[in-house]
Amino acid sequence: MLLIDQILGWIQKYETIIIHRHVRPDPDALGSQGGLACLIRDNFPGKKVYAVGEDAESLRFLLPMDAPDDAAYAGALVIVCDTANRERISDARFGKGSRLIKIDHHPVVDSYGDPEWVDTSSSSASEMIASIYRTHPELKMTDSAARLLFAGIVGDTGRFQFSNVTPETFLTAAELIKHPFGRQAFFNDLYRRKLALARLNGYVLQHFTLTEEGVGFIKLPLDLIRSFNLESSDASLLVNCFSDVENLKAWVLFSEEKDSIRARLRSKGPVINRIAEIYHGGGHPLAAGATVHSWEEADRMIADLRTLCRQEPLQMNSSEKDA
Ligand SMILES: [Mn+2]
Repeated sequence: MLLIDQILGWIQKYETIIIHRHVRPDPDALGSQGGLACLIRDNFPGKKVYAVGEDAESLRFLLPMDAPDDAAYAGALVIVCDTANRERISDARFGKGSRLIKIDHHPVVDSYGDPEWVDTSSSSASEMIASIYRTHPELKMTDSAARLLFAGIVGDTGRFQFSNVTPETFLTAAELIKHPFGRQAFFNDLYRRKLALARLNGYVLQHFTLTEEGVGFIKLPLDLIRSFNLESSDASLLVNCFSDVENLKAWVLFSEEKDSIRARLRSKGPVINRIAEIYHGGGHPLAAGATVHSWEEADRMIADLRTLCRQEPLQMNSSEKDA
């Protein structure tokens, strides 16, 4: 039997279904979680459905969280969306139900569900939830469900620009926007940011350095971040704000915390996670993080990046790539 049908079978069997997702939720975490909650509520009336996890202030407009008590987990079906490993599941009670199902599009880090539906070819967990509707036309999709699933796809594809977008992604999006969920208001909500962050963005654009090797960097001391009424974690949201500057190959944003300096590294080609590993960090080849303990150590990391980028040819532009 297809995994989707198996999962629908389990949903039919349980009276209470509790849906989790990863900590520090992004639009796909909430979109897949909320989209699945809608699917169950709208098509299996009478079941108790809860979407749980910590509140994320800036995304509260997408999906308010439910707060079931521990007793709700007794005999419940728990489904976790968009989360590769147990450590990243928001709300530690996920193991308290009588069955745990995983629905995810990340490579498997940790097998914790039975069954597990993992599709790494899908742009997003939200696209996977949408495919339940697409393969089961008898399921009714409400405008709220469409809005949540669209949010998740938009978020994880960077507005349809990343390489994870497939023809299926666009077909799914085409179906979703047939629903009048208020797309303009939704985009305004999703990309709204605090004035203070826009001001700090301006500061970063004015003050970042671009070296002749194609290394970009900006150092943000804590007192400077605080002078904008922001915290170090806010500053990290700006890591990509100068990523579109020509001749840039790899870059790093340093934001000082109370006892250390957080380094967020990004790249258009040179592999930077090996440099992150030297500085107590790690990550993906083109997106990594590390921690340094002084500005001198930050300068050493910049020197390492310059050495790395000196050997790397400039990124081809897209017309050369297409040729
Ligand atoms: Mn995702």
